[in-house]
Amino acid sequence: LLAGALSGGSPAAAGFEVFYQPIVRLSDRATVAVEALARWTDPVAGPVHPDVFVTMAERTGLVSAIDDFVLNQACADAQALAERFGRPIAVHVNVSAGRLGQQGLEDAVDAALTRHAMPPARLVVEITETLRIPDLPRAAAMVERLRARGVRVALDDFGSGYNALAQLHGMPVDTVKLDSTLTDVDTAPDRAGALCRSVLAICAELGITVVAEGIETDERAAALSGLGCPLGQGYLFGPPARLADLGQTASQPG
Ligand code: G
Ligand code: G
Ligand code: NA
Ligand code: MN
Repeated sequence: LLAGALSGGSPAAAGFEVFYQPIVRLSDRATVAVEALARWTDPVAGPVHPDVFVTMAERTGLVSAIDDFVLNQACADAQALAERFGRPIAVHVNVSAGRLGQQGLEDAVDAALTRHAMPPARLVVEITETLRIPDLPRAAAMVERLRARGVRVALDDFGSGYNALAQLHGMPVDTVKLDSTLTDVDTAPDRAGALCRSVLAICAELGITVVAEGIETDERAAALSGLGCPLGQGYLFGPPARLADLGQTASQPG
């Protein structure tokens, strides 16, 4: 089903869409970026959960078709997003880690930026690690080439996967996205608090900014902000939504 949807040509015609979720500054909840997230409604089976179709697509080698669709749509929407939030904001896209060793990623990024006249600094590539990064030095070289263009790079789901510290050691990323399983600093202040403080200290020393994921309550947002975490993402600030529905409930600065 998925293969048919993606090999046939237009992912949009096959029921793929892009949703956006705000990434906010915790100090004042201003939206500074959005993460673009793929959504798929199978014409027959109905909505399919992203974890399901992303995993299926990774197994069958089709995930780059999804990633490229989202990348292109996100660049196409960048201007409308800026208007929506009243300022230029960065757009995060997910790229499966397995793709980092492949030239195709750079070509796809260059093509999307050029096609939509998007400033490279507005794009953040999130390395999503559902599969182990097969060749870290090779991935690191790709990260360096993306950054040489001015594109920023983030490590997604940091702390929940393989070799988190080795990735941080090997890859010169701009941003770490702290996995939602580690951000419960309000309800587990001793353990999660110690972990978050330590990750924030490491990242500060490396000049890396941090986004805390999965923030659903004011208590958690306040606790993370109190620890010095600069940025956050989660249902508290807004769920992933269509462009047209964005910013209706999320708090706006001023
Ligand atoms: O945000 P949500 O729960 O819908 O996403 C589930 C998972 O699917 C997340 O881990 C997210 O990173 C991944 N995902 C969503 N969109 C994309 C995409 O365009 N490409 C890749 N590779 N993963 C994505
Ligand atoms: O792995 P990545 O960070 O790319 O995935 C983002 C996923 O997390 C999306 O599927 C999104 O729907 C989900 N998500 C975003 N905010 C929250 C939240 O506050 N709570 C939970 N449980 N999931 C969230
Ligand atoms: Na992810
Ligand atoms: Mn992500």
